[in-house]
Amino acid sequence: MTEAQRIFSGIQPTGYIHLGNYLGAVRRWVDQQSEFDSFFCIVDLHAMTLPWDPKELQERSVATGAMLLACGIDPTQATLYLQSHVPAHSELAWVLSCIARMGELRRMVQFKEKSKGETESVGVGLFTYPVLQAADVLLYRAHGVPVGEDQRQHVELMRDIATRFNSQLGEVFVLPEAWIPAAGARIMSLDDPSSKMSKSANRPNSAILLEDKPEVIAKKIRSAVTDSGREVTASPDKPAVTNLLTIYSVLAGESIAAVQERFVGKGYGDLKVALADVVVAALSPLRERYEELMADPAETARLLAIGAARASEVAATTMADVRRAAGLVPPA
Ligand code: ATP
Ligand code: LTN
Repeated sequence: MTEAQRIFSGIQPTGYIHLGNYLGAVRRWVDQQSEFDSFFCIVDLHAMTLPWDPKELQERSVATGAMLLACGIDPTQATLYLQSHVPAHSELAWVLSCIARMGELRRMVQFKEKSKGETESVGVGLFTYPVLQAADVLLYRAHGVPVGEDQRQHVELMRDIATRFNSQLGEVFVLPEAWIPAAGARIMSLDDPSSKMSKSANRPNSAILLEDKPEVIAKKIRSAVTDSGREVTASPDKPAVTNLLTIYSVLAGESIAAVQERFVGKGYGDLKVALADVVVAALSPLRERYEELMADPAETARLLAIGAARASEVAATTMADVRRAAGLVPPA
């Protein structure tokens, strides 16, 4: 039997996991964990690239672990851990920062968006963020990187960095591929369909959180912006309705055409009521499991430590090859 291919993905503990994270990434991790040798990392070091509150970071790191477990990540199948527990991530990030180029980092859309033009005063870590991300994946020689559409450019960059390292210093790294879902790869904010649903938007009605109670979900969907016209159809001139139809379609497991068919002769209000039911049905079991897990955060911490031990072993093998290729003298 051939060994299972390896996959790696990460999520920042910058806030609360939302429906975009779930549909674009986490839901697929759960499906993929039995087929692939899976590494899922809570990237706490990445969460320090914009100003942060230490107490919140600590709380959100464990809570993110609990939510991933509640979503169905199974620690007996997948390796789930905190990035800062495996120091090799930071070590490899340094080596790769000597391979990556200023010009290629300057082209990163996420850097442009998150620095909001203040490129002189933001932290250096925001600029080198994609180098740490490259280290995350390359450290495990992962083939697949299941992510949402916003991460395509970062995965392209890690391929370029790996290719350069391999050709300059020797074949050490596997070239990873972005695995982006056909549907749900880019869920938009409910209050602004031109911006992606995001943890750091800090607008209460923009994102549905996985831990939202049914009445909160219904209220957020009721207050979602819609488009002009009345027909419930997906089209480029109806970005808000298209977004709601996409969420419905992915969660209900029906094509957009089939969902549209349900709303012929009905209006946006009908779509919102039905969508709230679909979202509540999908998220309620997650919220309930999450609440149970949050009653015992020490158990989540224990599971994360097991993941870190396994990740450290794999990382150590790659780092030995990296050091050798780079000409760093092994300790005598
Ligand atoms: P932040 O707002 O702090 O940047 P985020 O909401 O973008 O956070 P991340 O932790 O950076 O979330 O991303 C985790 C995963 O969720 C990534 O694979 C990312 O591509 C995916 N993702 C994030 N937002 C969306 C979205 N709106 N639609 C689909 N996938 C998304
Ligand atoms: N940058 C990603 C989070 C992330 C990640 C990774 C995703 C950090 N390291 C490695 C995939 C693989 C984000 O902002 N969504």
